This record gives sequence, structure tokens and C-alpha cells, in this order.
Amino acid sequence: MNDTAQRVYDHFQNTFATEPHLYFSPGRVNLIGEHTDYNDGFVLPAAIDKGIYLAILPTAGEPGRWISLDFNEEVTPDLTRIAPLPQEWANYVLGVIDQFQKGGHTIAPFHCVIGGNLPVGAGLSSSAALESVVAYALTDLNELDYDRPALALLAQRSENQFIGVQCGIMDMFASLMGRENQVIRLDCRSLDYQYFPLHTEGLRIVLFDTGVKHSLAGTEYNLRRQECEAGVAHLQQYDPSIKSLRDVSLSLLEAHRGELDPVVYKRCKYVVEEIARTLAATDDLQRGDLASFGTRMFETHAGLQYDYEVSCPELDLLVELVKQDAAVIGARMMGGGFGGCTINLVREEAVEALFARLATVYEEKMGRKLAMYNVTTADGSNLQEVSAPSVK
Ligand code: GAF
Repeated sequence: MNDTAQRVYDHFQNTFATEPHLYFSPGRVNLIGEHTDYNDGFVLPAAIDKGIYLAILPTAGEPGRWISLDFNEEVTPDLTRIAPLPQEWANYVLGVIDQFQKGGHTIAPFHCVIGGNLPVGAGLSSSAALESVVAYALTDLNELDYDRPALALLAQRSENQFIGVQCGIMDMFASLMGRENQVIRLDCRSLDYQYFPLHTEGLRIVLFDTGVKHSLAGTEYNLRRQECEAGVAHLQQYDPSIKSLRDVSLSLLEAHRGELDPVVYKRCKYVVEEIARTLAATDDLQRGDLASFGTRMFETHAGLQYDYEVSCPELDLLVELVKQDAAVIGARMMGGGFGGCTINLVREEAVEALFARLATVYEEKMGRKLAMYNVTTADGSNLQEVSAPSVK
């Protein structure tokens, strides 16, 4: 077990004087296909080796105590009357239980300890990892009949309904379905998926963390979704078979540009282009054409910066600084936006020097420290093998 897993396990043991089950769900990166999931488009994520650990055991009937190591908080929720709590992290757990209850299942009280090694707010999907680990563990412990894609849908509904973020399916799907050394090409409409090996010999996937998360992220995210829906609602009069931006061609959009609010037009243009770009980028990967793949990453960033307007000065600076660097094949902001990380494809031998250069300029211009994470892909949600109990 790694340090985090051990810490979570030991804390449970020390608090409850008994041995829990230990589950893990990973965070994710997304190579390309941003803000396409809730438009029924395609995404290309992979699960990573960092995420959330959950030590859990049903109680003998008494109310369950839930402990978050990262937030240093404890709650004892009443599962017979589920209502949001002031402790935000606990709502991600409650939202999942709420969905199981809506599906007709009774979830008995449990004790749990939660802890992670995923930087919170870095855009690596710590909330989806938490929802996924709870959904997976409760399914396993209660022998419920949900497969992994069904759990991803359940976790997405819990975030939409209980947390109020109208997110798509990508993050939960990647967390539950990830595979070591593979990226997932997911059709977010049908949930058809394929695994692709990542042939990036000589290259590394590197994340540069801005260390910021601007507060408008949640509201702007939901607004983007509404703007996309407004575009779809207008274009449906010309083609009633249109259900989402996935069904809109660039030529149809251009033909009706003048009728659309200019902001709605820009949002739709980005999404329509990004869906096509993601498919083309997947072909690049399969052909091993990483140069073309990298160029598309830069194009995605420009679209997110100027048309979708979900970037921020910190992310833009980090992408700008690597554009002319021959060691960087491609780079862009990743995830919902307004902070978090950029994802970069970098020649292995140049990673350290690149980080040193960026960190200096970033601190000079933004007055903040830059963090770097090297990404290792990993398997999705699982029950952890627990080494001999470490008695303290
Ligand atoms: C966030 C959301 F949770 C995802 O569903 C996705 O829309 C992403 O932003 C943008 O691609 O991570």
C-alpha cells in the first residue's frame, strides 16, 4: 500500500478498532475533447495513479461516522432523511446514497474514512473520484446489480442533482473504467468506448498546475451548458433530428450565424469544431502521428480561450510559454477551466529544464509557485489488497 492508502486504512483501524475494506478510485486526465461530453460528443481521457481512498465498514446498526482526513472533519449523517450538509465533501457521499435510494436500494449506515493524494481543485476530478469510489464500494458491499458504466451514470446524476453542477459523464466514466497504459475513446451519447494504447515513447504527459481555481468555475460551467442548449434549440427548427451539438455541422451553424446571439454562436462553433477535432486526434494517435496530435491540442486551447472563454490568464501564460519550445509537442488547458492544470506532451529528456524555466517565469508574472505532475495511467475503481494490519 502507498502512504495515502496506509494512512486511510490505519486511521480507520485506530478509530474503530476493526479492519475495514479499502477501495480506491482514480482521478483522470483528458488528452483532448473538452466540454464535449455534455454535448453528446467524444472525449479521450485516462485514469491516473492518484485518487481517493475509502476505508469503509457497515456499522452494527448505530449511525455511521464519516471522517475526511484531507478536510479534518467528521459528520454523522442520518441516511433516513438525506439533506445537504455544510461539509461539502460529505455531500458527494450523500448524493450517491441518495441516488441508490432513488433506485429503490436501502443503504445501511457505515463508518468510513476518506483521504486522497489528488490535488483538490487542480482539475483532476477529485469530486468524481470520490463519487465513484463511494458508488463502487457500496455496490460491492451490498451486492447491487450495477455495472461500471451504470455506476458512472449514477455518479453523474448525483453530481447534477445533489451538488448542482450540470457536468457530463467523462470524469466518472474515466474513474470507473480506466485501464493502465490505455486511453479511453468514449462516445458520450451511446457510451460506446474503446481503449487505445498510448504510444508516446520518448514523450511524457506532464501537468503544470496553476495553483488557482477561480470562483466562477461552477456558475460559468452551467452557463456554458445553457448556451449550447440555446444554440441547439434555435437550430432544431431547420433540422428537427438535431438533439445536441453533436448533430450540428459547421456549415449549418455558419448558415444561421446571423440569427444566433454572437456569444451562443462562439460557444457552438467551439464545440462543433472540438468534436470533429477529437475524432481526428484519435486517428492521429492510432497512426502514431503525435506531431499532428500536438497541433490539435494547441488548437483546442485557442478555442477554449477565445470562443468558449473558460480559460484564465494563468493557463494562457503556461500554454503561451511552451508554444515555441521544440520539446513540447502539444499543450492546452485541461478540464472545466478557470484554473487547474495544463496538459503537455513533452520530450522526456527536456521535462526538468522546461519545468525550471516555466516555474521562474510563472512566479515572476503571477506571483505563485508552479507545481508539476508526471502522469502515470492506471486502472479504474477497485478493492485494494490490504497488507497485514499495521497495529499501532
Ligand atoms: C469537468 C466536467 F466535470 C466534465 O464533465 C467535462 O465537461 C469537463 O469539465 C470539460 O471537458 O471536468
